[in-house]
Amino acid sequence: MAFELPALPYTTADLAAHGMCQETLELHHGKHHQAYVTALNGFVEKNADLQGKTLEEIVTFSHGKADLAPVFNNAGQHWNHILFWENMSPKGGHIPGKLEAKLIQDFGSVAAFKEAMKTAATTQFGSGWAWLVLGTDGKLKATKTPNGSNPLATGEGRALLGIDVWEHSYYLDFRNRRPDYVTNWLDKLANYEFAEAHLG
Ligand code: MN3
Repeated sequence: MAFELPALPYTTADLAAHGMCQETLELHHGKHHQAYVTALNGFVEKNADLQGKTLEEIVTFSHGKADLAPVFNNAGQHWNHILFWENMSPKGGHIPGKLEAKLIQDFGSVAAFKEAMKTAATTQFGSGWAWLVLGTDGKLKATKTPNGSNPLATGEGRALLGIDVWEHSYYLDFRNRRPDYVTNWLDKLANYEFAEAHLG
């Protein structure tokens, strides 16, 4: 069965008041994400090794295999964007109690958590992602990956939040100011309820 573009859990206008305009979201979801899905389906159609595998299985199977790099890039980006849409909310920015306590325990403070995420996001050279990961040691950490990679592929742990730092994610709203996009994302867009629900 072919992979499909998931519907957004809000309208494309819902995040505009939070610093992500309708045009950004329409292009990002309807064009960029759709293109990854279309490309991935094309690869699956032509490669029997990929058929019958879940998206997660394709990501881990293709990771690190040079001949499957285009498969990995598109499968990774499909997986990343499914999470990214769920990671934002028109009611974003509020950190619920259980997650807040865990952030303070593992980062020292909420401010230190946000600083760690900003550092990961702004030091990712070129395209990529910054992540809040629940590590295999049970501790929260801020990490980054280039291009279409993610914590599922690297085995760093469970991704709770992923910030897309490809320019297509912020250029219409913030131009070249990636740090401002990341600050706004953490303060006004991030769905911390989702992150808390997946702490496990
Ligand atoms: Mn993107």
